Amino acid sequence: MTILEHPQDPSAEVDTTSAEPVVVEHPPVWRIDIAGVTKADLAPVRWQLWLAYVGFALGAAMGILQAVDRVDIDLYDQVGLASYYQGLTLHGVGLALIFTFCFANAFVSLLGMRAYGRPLPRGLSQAAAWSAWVGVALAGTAIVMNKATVLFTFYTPLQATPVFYIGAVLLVISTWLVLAALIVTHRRWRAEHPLERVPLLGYVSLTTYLMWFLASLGIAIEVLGWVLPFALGWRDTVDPQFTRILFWFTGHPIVYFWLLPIYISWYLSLPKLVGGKVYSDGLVRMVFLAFLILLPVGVHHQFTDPGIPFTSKSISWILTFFIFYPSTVTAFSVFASLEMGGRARGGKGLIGWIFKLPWGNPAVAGQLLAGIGFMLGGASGFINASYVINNEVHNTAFIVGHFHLTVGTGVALSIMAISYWMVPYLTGRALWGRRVALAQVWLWLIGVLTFSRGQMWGGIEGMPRRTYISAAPYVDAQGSSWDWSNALTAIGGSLMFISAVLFFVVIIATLNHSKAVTGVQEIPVAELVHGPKRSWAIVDELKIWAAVAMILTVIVYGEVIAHYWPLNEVARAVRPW
Ligand code: HAS
Ligand code: CU
Repeated sequence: MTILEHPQDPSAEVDTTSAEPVVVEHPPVWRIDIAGVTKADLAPVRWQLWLAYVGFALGAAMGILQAVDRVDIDLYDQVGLASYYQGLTLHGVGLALIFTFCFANAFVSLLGMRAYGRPLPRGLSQAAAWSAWVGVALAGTAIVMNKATVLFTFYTPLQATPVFYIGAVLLVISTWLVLAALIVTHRRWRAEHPLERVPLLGYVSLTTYLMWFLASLGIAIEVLGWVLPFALGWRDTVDPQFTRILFWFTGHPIVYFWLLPIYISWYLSLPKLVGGKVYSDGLVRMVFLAFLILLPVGVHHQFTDPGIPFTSKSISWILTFFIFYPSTVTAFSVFASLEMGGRARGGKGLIGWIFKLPWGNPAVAGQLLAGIGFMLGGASGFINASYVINNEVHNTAFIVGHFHLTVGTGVALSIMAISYWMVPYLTGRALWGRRVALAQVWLWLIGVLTFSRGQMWGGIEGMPRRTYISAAPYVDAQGSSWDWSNALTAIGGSLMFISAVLFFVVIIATLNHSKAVTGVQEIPVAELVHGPKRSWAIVDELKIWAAVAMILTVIVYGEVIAHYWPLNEVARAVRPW
């Protein structure tokens, strides 16, 4: 008699009635590695992820229109858009707000469950998913109806229908609900483990969302105090510069809300995928804490704006250089983890280990390539942040090059790569088309490098951003540098679009045509070389650090607003498109 072992399925039954016992095999069962988490607990995570993909699809579809417009292929009318700017609003909102926010909600919720070894409160997670979906439906409809052509920055006095802002508010509320779910889960865990250090994965998840919550207060005050009443007709005029100050208070740290979920992956998950370890628990905590504390640097988006004195700009400029520090540390630390993995796999020499990394795994290759793109994006951040050089690049296409390397690669390409393990994990379907996925991630990097080269070149030659370049009357006078810039932008953007299509092919085929996965699915989380004992317990006191962040904010922005006051509410609504 052989009893078949079925480790994945402990419910396999042994038939004891017949003389010769027969093992009745059940089909292998897909399970996940977090005790007590059911399919119903994963549903809100999945819905957030699907919504992220909706944002990505919308954004990518508009991206290709913008790219080919650079070589005078104008398709806006054919697809029914009222203007270039309607497409640009869909592009920005779809990618910068929907794709990133909903991915963060999905990914960090999942990591929160893994960190604390239990489900998040289901009601809060469901409310977050509903809030995001309803918000996106409202804001998306407003843009599609051409009632909200205000770009993702919605600068006043540009005005959209109130429905757009209400949709955006709901999307932000969904992120607050995820924070509430994390805090409740954290408290429950804390009650059971009063003396332990906060699990590292829980710590980074909480700091990411706490940082974002404090950051989002600026946009909340802007929208509820000024922008929405203005759209509702309760205010006739606004002060555009003041709403910009509030917007950029949020608008800078928003980029770290996009980035930090990816840093969590690079620090704690990618090393596991390559067979390395996380170098230091304390260092990871310190990095996330720095992002929490150094909130108030948004004025570096307003170096050329009037009404903000040089002192305020200088303070922001110096603090911006402080905030390079956690990212630079991250680069070294993640490299160390990768090197451990590469050497453990037999890699030798100064760079030989890089080639030994598991480049054949698209979840790895995608994140490595995203990191390479991000190094260039981060370096261009130094240029933007330098007060004097900013004059050269502000409001030019150079900035577009910068953020396609940061959010468009470091973040977006990592999201795609993470999806290659996360979708199988969440759905029980094996990844379809590993080679297609590999081609996809490489194509994205090649595309974005070409695109950003084009945009940065154009920017240095004075090409404005947020501009319908092919229709600009001055374009012919600019000579061949603009032609080259536009050609590279069009080629790079087209490659990115093909890559995005391949991504959706892989995901849709994974959901519909792939095999079921078997056994326990694990979230890749790496081990530590140096555990939490070496770091100070006070770094876990997030209330103190949130208070420090708020005090710094009051000092820095108090100084800005004290100079700016009183408001000049003189601008009436503008709806040009
Ligand atoms: Fe920025 C404008 C300064 C980072 C996004 N930024 C923007 C805008 C966006 C954006 C969207 O000071 C335009 C907004 C608008 O519409 O007007 N940015 C910075 C600085 C940083 C920075 C100092 N930005 C980001 C990130 C973004 C982002 C991150 C999105 C996610 N940015 C500015 C300034 C402006 C600006 C000005 C205003 C410009 C103007 O005039 O309008 C820093 O945080 C960057 C630090 C990053 C690094 C890189 C570290 C490298 C790492 C890679 C590790 C490698 C790995 C791979 C893992 C120092 C961590 C290894 C691979 C192997 C094969 C081994
Ligand atoms: Cu910024």
